[in-house]
Amino acid sequence: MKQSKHFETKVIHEGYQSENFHQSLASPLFQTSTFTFQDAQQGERRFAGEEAGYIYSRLGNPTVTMLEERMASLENGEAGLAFGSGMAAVSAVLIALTKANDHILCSQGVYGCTFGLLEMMKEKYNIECDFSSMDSKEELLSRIQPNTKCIYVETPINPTMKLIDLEMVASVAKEKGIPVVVDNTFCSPYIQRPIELGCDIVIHSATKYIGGHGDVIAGVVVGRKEVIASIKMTTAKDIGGIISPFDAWLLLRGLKTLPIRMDRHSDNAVKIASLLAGHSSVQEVFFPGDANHPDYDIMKKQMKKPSGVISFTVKGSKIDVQNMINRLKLIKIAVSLGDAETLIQHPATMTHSVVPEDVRASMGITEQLVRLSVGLEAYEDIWTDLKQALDGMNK
Ligand code: LCS
Repeated sequence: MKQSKHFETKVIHEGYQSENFHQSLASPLFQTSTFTFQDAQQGERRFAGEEAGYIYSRLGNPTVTMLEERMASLENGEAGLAFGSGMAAVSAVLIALTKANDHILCSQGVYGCTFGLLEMMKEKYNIECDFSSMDSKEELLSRIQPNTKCIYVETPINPTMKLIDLEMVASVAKEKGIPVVVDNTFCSPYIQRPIELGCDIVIHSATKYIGGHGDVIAGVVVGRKEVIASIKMTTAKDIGGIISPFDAWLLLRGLKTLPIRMDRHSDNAVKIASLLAGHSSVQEVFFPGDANHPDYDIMKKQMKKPSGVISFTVKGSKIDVQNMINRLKLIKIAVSLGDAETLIQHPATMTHSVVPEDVRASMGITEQLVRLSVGLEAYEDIWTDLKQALDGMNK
């Protein structure tokens, strides 16, 4: 396409040239496992890398390439690589960057299965992982070891909504020559672009805002060409957690509305966060769009606006919290986030139940904490439902 710098145009056009595909308006779906060669010599040339072209869909597929190019452009990176889940993306990156006895420095708080993966890497390969608040240069420097091969950051952190100053982390890491990997799932590239802030690799659970419609499990990685090529030729190719062409097609479709969806998620979340803060059954609201949030200045600096996830604590026991959740009618009880439907979940017993209780406590995940992924419905309806469920706590 004619190159555009505008995000809202790139989400629709980038990575797809209709003139190459019979002028089809929608990007075509190459639902094929393999590609035929004209003759044996062509097969030989393709395997030797002497001739460009597709070979087999685990190694590349045109629909998947369109998604990878679009995501790379949206994150302002050089190249992208799509996976069959966010966890396939996270594991492909972490395994590609490390070998036995290395060290990973991780934000104090990550998605439960990322924590589980780090534990597994420690058990199997003696890859130690330290968790850092990353709240100052000094703290970060004090945690870096000679064998630190990767700084891994979630921001906002799932589910506590703490933020990490990506420019600060990137500047320290650059001095030390350590790559910074950022899980950008909670923001999408519309709201935050870590590569522009000096970070090296961006990961998405594309299951969330990228897809946006609750019908795909997928992951995407974006970074420099040589880094992506090395992940592609090692952990992506040989472990093989690749995306299906159909899921890539659904993500290309979902991406077209990313900016307008994110605007609506964000506007709704701002309103719901402030209403929650005023409810007598709510103890504390964790939402970086709130000027009282301790990381509000970081939000202003590195995010276009707050995204659509809010966490909050309610006054009561675990069973009171579960009963409050059970009273909801419109809002669905489900893990995942970033969908059109508003979703609520209880991190201590759901997404972060694999994290040992003491570690959960150090991350700020109590039994009173609930996470709300604010959807695209009328905020008045979301609030009416939340309010009746919260009002019921005093009865
Ligand atoms: N990174 C983050 C920040 C996530 O929240 C998740 C999934 C993943 C990676 C893994 O992505 P997946 O393999 O599921 O595509 N987070 C979930 C959550 O909070 N609720 O359900 C899944």
